Amino acid sequence: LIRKRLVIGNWKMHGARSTNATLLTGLCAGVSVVHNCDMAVCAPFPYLGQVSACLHGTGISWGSQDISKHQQGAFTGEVSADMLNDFGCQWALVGHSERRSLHGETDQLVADKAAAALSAGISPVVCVGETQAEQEAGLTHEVIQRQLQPVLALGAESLAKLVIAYEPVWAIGTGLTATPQQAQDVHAFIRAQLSGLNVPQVRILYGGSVKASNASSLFAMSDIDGALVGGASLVAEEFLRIAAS
Ligand code: G2H
Repeated sequence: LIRKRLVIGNWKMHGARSTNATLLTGLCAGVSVVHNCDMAVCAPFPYLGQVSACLHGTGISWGSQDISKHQQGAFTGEVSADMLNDFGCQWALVGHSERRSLHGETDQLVADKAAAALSAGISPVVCVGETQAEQEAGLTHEVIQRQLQPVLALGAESLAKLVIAYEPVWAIGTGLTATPQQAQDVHAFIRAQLSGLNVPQVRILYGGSVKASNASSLFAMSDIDGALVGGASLVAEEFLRIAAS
């Protein structure tokens, strides 16, 4: 297999030191059931230290949910790639639909953030996906192509180190999941966008209401290399069952 499976938990803005401790202890205790699958957790910034300490030596890696496009300077509230790298951060989500829609992140900004992450040795997880209105209007491919365009412009060497997550916005936190075939069709389309660049190792994750009960059928698809999991990553047994699928 050229692409090892990858399952990433996106805690979003959830957690507290006490509940995190329970969740992380559960992950550490159960990780031995997971084989041939990389696992990671993306937690809110204040908890990354806790996550890093608890997961040390378990093989589960961790990342941030956002990253600044700037290296350093007068950017109040932002966190740079070098700062994250300083703590051993391996992943950074960029362009999650909640950041695109609630914080006005543009396709170019998302690509700039991916470039900033790469410059510090952090692998960006670039999220793309269409809204319900776009899907109904038959614009899925067009939207994905537009979102990917500045990311593809980073070039093959950069692309080789990043991960793409396809998250149809209409399936996020709604309980609606794309059918495995619907997801596979878009993943194949994304794979085709990469085809001229000779980066067969790029993993394309599916996200949007992934749970233990639907993970296996999604992972059975040839271009689905894992999942970006929100709600279901907040319960250790559920998240482990997804990774074990
Ligand atoms: C999509 C996903 C994780 P959920 O946002 O990024 O969340 O699994 O809760 O739909």
